[in-house]
Amino acid sequence: WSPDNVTVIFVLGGPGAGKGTQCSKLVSDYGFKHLSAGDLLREEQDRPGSEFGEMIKTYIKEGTIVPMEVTIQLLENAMKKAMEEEKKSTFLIDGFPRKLDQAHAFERTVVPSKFTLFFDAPENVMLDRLLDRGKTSGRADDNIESIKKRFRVFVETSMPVVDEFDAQKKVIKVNATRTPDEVYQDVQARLKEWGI
Ligand code: UP5
Ligand code: MG
Repeated sequence: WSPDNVTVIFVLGGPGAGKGTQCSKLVSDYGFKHLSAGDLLREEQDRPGSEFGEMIKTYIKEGTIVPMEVTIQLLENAMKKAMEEEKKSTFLIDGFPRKLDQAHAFERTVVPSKFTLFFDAPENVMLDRLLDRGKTSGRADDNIESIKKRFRVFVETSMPVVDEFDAQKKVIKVNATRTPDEVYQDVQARLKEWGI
């Protein structure tokens, strides 16, 4: 395990912007390893014997951000596992960092990101998608109360991360309101500009 042979691409965007959907497409075409911080937290929440289960559950329901010590540890473990078992070296880190101090800590203690893919969609579009998904997802935060809280945390706490990377010229911003395939075509074209 050495940061020298690892590439990290952060995938950010509001709740329901389509981060997971686009990551799945990228995985099939580019062989990246997709790590959704939210999925890792939900897995840890459900892991029998986890000391963090109850805490994670509360944070997710409230749409607030789990302390980074937990999330960074889960991400680091998953990265090491994917490197050893699947020989993966390029990671799509989806839904993380959600706070400036998380971005700084990850880039300092794990590895600096190459760039950030940012999926941009207005709240009304994301709201419709999440309410629709909520009919079947079983996710504890796909309800109107939790969604509103997630939107607020995204604007107040997570957007500053995107803005900081943008100031470093490290953001690829993609309009995420069109169909998944249209969005993906745009993603592919923009990755080409980055030599990927
Ligand atoms: N859909 C997708 N793209 C579409 C398109 N172009 N057109 C029409 N429909 C589209 O998509 C959402 C829904 O929209 C799906 O039904 C999809 O088919 C459809 P998805 O790809 O799942 O969007 P995504 O952006 O991944 O939405 P998600 O709900 O996963 O985003 P969140 O950022 O809210 O959720 P996440 O799982 O990352 O985090 C959940 C919670 O975990 C956070 O609120 C927080 O409490 C906690 N968390 C942390 O504390 N720390 C972390 O680092 C990460 C998470
Ligand atoms: Mg997701």
